[in-house]
Amino acid sequence: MGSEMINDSKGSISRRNFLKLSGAASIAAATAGSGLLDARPGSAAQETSPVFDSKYGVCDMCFNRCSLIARVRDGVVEKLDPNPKFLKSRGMLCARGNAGVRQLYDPDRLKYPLLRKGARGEGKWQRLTWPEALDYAAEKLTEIAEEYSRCGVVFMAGSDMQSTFIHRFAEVFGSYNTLSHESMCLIAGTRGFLDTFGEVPIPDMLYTKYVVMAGANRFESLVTPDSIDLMTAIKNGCKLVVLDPRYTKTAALSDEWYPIKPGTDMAVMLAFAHVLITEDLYDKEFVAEKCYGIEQLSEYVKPFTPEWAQEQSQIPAADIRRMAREMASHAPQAMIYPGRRSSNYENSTQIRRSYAIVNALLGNWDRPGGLTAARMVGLKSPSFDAPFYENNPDDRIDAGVAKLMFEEEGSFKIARDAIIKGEPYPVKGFFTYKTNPLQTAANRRKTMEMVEKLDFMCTVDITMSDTAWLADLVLPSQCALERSDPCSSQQGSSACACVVMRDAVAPPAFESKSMFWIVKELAGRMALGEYFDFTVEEYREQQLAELPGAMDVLLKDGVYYNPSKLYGVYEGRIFKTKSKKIELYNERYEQMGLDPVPVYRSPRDTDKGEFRLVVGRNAVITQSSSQNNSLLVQFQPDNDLWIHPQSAGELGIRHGDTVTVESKAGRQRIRARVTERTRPDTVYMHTGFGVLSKGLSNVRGKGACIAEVLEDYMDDISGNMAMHETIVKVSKEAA
Ligand SMILES: Nc1nc2c(c(=O)[nH]1)N[C@H]1C(S)=C(S)[C@@H](COP(=O)(O)OP(=O)(O)OC[C@H]3O[C@@H](n4cnc5c(=O)[nH]c(N)nc54)[C@H](O)[C@@H]3O)O[C@H]1N2
Ligand SMILES: Nc1nc2c(c(=O)[nH]1)N[C@H]1C(S)=C(S)[C@@H](COP(=O)(O)OP(=O)(O)OC[C@H]3O[C@@H](n4cnc5c(=O)[nH]c(N)nc54)[C@H](O)[C@@H]3O)O[C@H]1N2
Ligand code: SF4
Ligand SMILES: [Mo]
Repeated sequence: MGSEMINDSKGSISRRNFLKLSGAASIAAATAGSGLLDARPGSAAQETSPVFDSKYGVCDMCFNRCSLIARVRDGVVEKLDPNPKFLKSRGMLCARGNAGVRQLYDPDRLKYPLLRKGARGEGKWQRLTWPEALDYAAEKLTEIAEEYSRCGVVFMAGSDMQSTFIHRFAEVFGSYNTLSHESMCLIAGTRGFLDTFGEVPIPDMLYTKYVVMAGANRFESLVTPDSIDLMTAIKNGCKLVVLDPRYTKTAALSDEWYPIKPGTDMAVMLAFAHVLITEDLYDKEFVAEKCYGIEQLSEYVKPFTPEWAQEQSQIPAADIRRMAREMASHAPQAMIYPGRRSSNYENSTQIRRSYAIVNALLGNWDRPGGLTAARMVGLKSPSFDAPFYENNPDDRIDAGVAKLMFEEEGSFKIARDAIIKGEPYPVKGFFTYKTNPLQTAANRRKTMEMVEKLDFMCTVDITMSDTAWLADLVLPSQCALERSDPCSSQQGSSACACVVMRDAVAPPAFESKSMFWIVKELAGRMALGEYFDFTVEEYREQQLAELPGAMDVLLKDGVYYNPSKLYGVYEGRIFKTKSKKIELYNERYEQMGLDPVPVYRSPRDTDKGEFRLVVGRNAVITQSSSQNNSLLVQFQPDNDLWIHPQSAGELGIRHGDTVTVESKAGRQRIRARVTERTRPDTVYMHTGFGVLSKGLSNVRGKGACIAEVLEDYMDDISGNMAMHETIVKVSKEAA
């Protein structure tokens, strides 16, 4: 099954002819080695057809999954355009999305399976055929299962529409140890909001009138539709206040920016709550009806005056008081933006809970311009009965450390510590798909130490990422434009919840395969084939079983909507919490020995020459995965260290000097960028540089690796890595 072609003004050729042409292109690629590159338009060897086809796809340059239209000529994708019917992105494809076409024709693409020869990281590889590679992987996994138990293999998958298949494989193979990237991303925020509202809200940015954005960078870290809707809301008069130790592009477009002292957001939130309650500005009717614990909260926040919060955060008390009043006057069309990445501090769950509590006081839940409930599209998760294995340990490798870890996501930080220690039981296998923890997990040396403990590490990637570079077996994956994926549902506030589906718009490069094909083949080799006895098309049919006609719409429009009410859905409904209300005071936490209200702890102060190192991104890079893209590299060829002129002056550092950044975790050399865009006590560098891999031609030898310097603290409640707890020393390198 393929997505239907869309007619466009330049005309289109029939599907049959297209298939013929794409078949021809893949034969050329197979026979000419890197012939795929030669098949690109403009190549002298080929006469190009005057017409192109348009095919729906889904962007994969980040997790937003924007629907797109690929313009394909003679089997070659020339350009990607946004799908105007995809309301969630408001008809946008960002810079990275446009550059997605280079994933397909990247000369650094992995071409065939590779087996490590020589020492780990030495870069000596032997080419294997697929049957050889799969036999080898199946043999190694079986050996580990027999010697150590099936939980002796950890499976880790990043954000992808095929990740579900690797989780299914793990279950069928018999390991409970599945990890996602989320314990390095957002699970503390998820935890904090879930444990307040009983679900994770979707901000209704388009209709809001007042936003306090703390620890988020929506105009660079793009989240659809929030980024675009916020821009529209601002044009319609919404006020944006940004709290960020850095002057981000979001700060630049805000009405007010406060370079907050890192780690003090909760103090500001408690002061907001103090003003709202002591000045009687909160939504009393809403709180009386929908919230639990206003008495306890009122008593608790009494001492947290704006003056107290000023001492902590360095935001003027008068501004904190004024912001609280302004929010109240715009409520319910006012919000503390919930944020996304929350892998920040050791008390990040409680920090995000304090955001949630202020939102509850504003009474913005379930109302226009506030926080709305997630809407169900009606996609089903196909179920199956996994086999039962005796002789497995009682629990996951990372169990019992963080009190409220999400089992489906796990905690990379806790799992890594456990593998290094060999306790509570040995883990000897590590299987990764579309994730690059050697760059995205704090404390790279520890990750390398973990890898040293393994008997077998297999990585499925599209390029030789740092994680692939250290693996024993590297398997070449199809990129998103080459494969058919399951359907995926998306939330989009007033842009409506929707389903997207991905079909190949180009033939696979070289010998690359999909994750589905790989696990199916592996399962077949382990007498587990019955659990993968279906096609992706059949899997989708099961997903769409309760949505008759959805497939036709997906083929016609590239996106399917199942409209439902957005506001007022909680009328007469209980919240999914212990008290059945929004929990200003959380009794479940109390019973578990956790603070029932968010308790503030001052961050450690930095001495002279010491800085807090924070992470972030910009609009042209995605975590660690886009730095080598030949279109994007022009905009961000390497990284440097943002340091304030005052601090640089004290240390004798000039713009462009090479400096050493050092923490307890490690040390890197990097160029200094002397800029007022960061606080004097805070330094910053982009992620994804200073690579280990020699297989990334555009980024190799460029910049420094932040993962090498970040210390690996964690949020105690959720097990989320806490990336902003690192204190570094910066010094000028002797000439
Ligand atoms: N220092 C620092 N660390 C961070 C962050 C940060 O900003 N700074 N951000 C954190 C956050 S929010 C997140 S979500 C995580 C994300 O961390 P990761 O899950 O590691 O995500 P990426 O860095 O995007 O790496 C994705 C990998 O998948 C590969 N890939 C891309 N497309 C495909 C494909 O189609 N198939 C396969 N098999 N592989 C593919 C890429 O080459 C890359 O190696 O990182 C976290 N860690
Ligand atoms: N272009 C682009 N877009 C992306 C991504 C990408 O890599 N590139 N990644 C996607 C993913 S996976 C995610 S999770 C989201 C992440 O998007 P966001 O949740 O917006 O996270 P960050 O971009 O990391 O922004 C966090 C901001 O917090 C600031 N900060 C640091 N410490 C503190 C503090 O103590 N208090 C306050 N108030 N601020 C602090 C940092 O300087 C940084 O600007 O972006 C998504 N969108
Ligand atoms: S936000 Fe940009 S990179 Fe992310 S899915 Fe959409 S177009 Fe692709
Ligand atoms: Mo993320």
